[in-house]
Amino acid sequence: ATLKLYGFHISPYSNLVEATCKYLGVEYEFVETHPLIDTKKEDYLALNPYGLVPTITHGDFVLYESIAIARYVAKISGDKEFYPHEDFQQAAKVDSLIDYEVGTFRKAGITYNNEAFYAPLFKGVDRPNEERMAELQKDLDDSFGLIAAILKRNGGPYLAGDKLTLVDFTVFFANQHQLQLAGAKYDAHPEFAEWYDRISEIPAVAEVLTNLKTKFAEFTGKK
Ligand SMILES: N[C@@H](CCC(=O)N[C@@H](CS)C(=O)NCC(=O)O)C(=O)O
Repeated sequence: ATLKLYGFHISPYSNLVEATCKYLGVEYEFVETHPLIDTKKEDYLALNPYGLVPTITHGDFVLYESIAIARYVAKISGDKEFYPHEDFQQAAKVDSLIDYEVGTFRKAGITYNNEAFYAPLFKGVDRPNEERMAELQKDLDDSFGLIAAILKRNGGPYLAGDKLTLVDFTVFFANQHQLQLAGAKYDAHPEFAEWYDRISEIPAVAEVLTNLKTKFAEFTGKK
């Protein structure tokens, strides 16, 4: 069966799944699903009780939560490096970084986006004053410092070491709204900036980012 991806081109979680499919050559049918409208309908809630995008179906199999989906996609793709699931210890190393990313690193970006991007865009709230913007950027910079430290410790050029893995994608896409759309800066830590540029040049990632910007321009144009 073909994988069906219920997603939204402006969702970073949806983008993670799309980029993973593209990178690993897994074909999918994209079902455009508006996160605030379509996900609250009964038929969608039957698939995903959280009412969020993304969700996939693969035959009768249904799965939500973007990182779990990306792992599943890697497993069905035949890939053994991007998510090295056949090597328990290697996979556990990647998972350890992913857990750190989700639990610790992501927070600054979420706060930045809520205050400086989503509230002005969706709620008509003013952008924070200069002082608050500087604080938000500083917290973001500190979070990039955590990633820079991992790159130094593991020797780079990727987060888990010499090979690109799923954690490079999860960290990258967790930063996508603030860096790609909201104008946050990422030059405070050169190791982070070099890594970020390296990931953004991967063709599968570049394709998803181009699409994101086009859709975002359409979306803001419509409003
Ligand atoms: N932890 C979830 C997060 C998914 C998520 O928050 N999706 C947003 C779109 S970016 C959504 O569907 N929001 C709808 C809502 O909040 O009602 C994942 O990784 O898949």
